[in-house]
Amino acid sequence: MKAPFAPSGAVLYTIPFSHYCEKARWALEYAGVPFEERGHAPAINRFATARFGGTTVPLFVRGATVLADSTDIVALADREASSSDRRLLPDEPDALEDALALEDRFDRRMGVASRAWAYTYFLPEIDKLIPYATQGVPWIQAALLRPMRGALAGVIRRGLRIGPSTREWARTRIQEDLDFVGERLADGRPFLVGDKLSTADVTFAALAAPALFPEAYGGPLPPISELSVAMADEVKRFRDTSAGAFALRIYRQHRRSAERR
Ligand SMILES: N[C@@H](CCC(=O)N[C@@H](CS)C(=O)NCC(=O)O)C(=O)O
Repeated sequence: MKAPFAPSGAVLYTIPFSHYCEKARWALEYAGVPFEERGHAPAINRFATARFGGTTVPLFVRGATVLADSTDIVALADREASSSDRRLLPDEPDALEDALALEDRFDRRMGVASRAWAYTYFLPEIDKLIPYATQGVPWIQAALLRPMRGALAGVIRRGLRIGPSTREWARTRIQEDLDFVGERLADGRPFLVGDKLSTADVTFAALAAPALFPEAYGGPLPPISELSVAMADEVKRFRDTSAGAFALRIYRQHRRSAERR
């Protein structure tokens, strides 16, 4: 894709609380690739991404380089990592294939399910989400969004096809991926692939975040204390699984520390 109105440096367009954006942001920060984050409010993001021929965020733009998918942004971060220990793609071909297959699985399953599950709780109480959905976005977008929050909830509900059976479906999907990761970790391995952090770990931890609420999340997320009792109970159950505990450990040990946010 060509960038018609490219900004001067590298820019990561985001919806700051989005977990796919968190995956890309984490990879770029971990690799030490310089970029400026430009956050947009949900729905309004399309005005920014359309300029570059994209739709969803994260969208990375640097000169003629336009990357419209988090997996491509992880690959760029890997190519440009400041040192080899900051690379997220394994060198060894079998390990690379394994890590990419896991990344793809979590992109298609956990990322979609955790977002849908969280929205089933947040959409009926959209007021609770607005302070977080508007953090890190231009003030004018925040000002526009507040009075339109009911319409925004409708747009998200229709866009993600959230209906009466969504929570049950999403919970099952999340649990399946937690079980899948738990089985893989059952032999005591410290990472999903090989002996160092890879895109499989980062993608799993970031895309499970809407179900786990890790403290070191790189974007705005409400603390568990602000969730409804029913939602918080479910989060605690997800956190108590071996895969949930693993994602929280990956966050604690490999994401920037909470004080730097
Ligand atoms: N496969 C994409 C998924 C990105 C995605 O679903 N982004 C959502 C935010 S979580 C988005 O942009 N939603 C707003 C929209 O579709 O306009 C990736 O990995 O980058």
